[in-house]
Amino acid sequence: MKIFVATHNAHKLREISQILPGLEVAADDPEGVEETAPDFVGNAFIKVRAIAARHPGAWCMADDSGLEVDALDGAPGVRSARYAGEPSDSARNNALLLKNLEGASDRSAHFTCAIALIAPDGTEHLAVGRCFGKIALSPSGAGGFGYDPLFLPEGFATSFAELSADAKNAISHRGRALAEVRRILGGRQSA
Ligand code: ITT
Repeated sequence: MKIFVATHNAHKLREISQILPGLEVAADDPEGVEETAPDFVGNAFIKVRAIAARHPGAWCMADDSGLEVDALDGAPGVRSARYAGEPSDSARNNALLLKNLEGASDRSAHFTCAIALIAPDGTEHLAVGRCFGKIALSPSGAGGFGYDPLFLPEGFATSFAELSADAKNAISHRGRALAEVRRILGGRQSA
């Protein structure tokens, strides 16, 4: 089965393909679409609706995700990709996050991944996954993307960027949301 993913982020696309190996995953960049919703769910639906008309009769999905840090009142949140400004730059985002957390005793944080789906019959579906942990004092590891070098998932002394792709996907916000997507697709493949 083929599914179109509204993204320009190659890292996300690779993780989605790894987590849903039985699917043919094709990217369709929702270029120019403004992510104006105040939350991940709203932005995921903005992105998937932007591409669905181009793929009649096919499944479409969008992933809107980000990191929320308790001591920063939930920032970077929906601004995760562009926390340090445009254009999106992970090294600058991570440096700004560390600066804004200087001296903070509470470094707890979580990732959220909202996946909006549109089925071939036009019905809309939602899957949300979270992963809790804390922000390290300095970056480590070369895997993953985005804030992975700074995120220590609960129960691990290593960052997401130090885990193998399989180990990250087994516990990540995206892995959890896509487990629900698998259930939705499994029940509706004939739609
Ligand atoms: P698309 O909208 O084109 O899919 P994007 O990167 O702009 O790509 P988002 O608006 O959803 O996507 O922003 C997600 C940002 O949150 C992403 O750029 C990272 O900075 C961060 N992020 C999300 N998931 C992550 C993960 O698994 N590991 C590290 N950082 C992540």
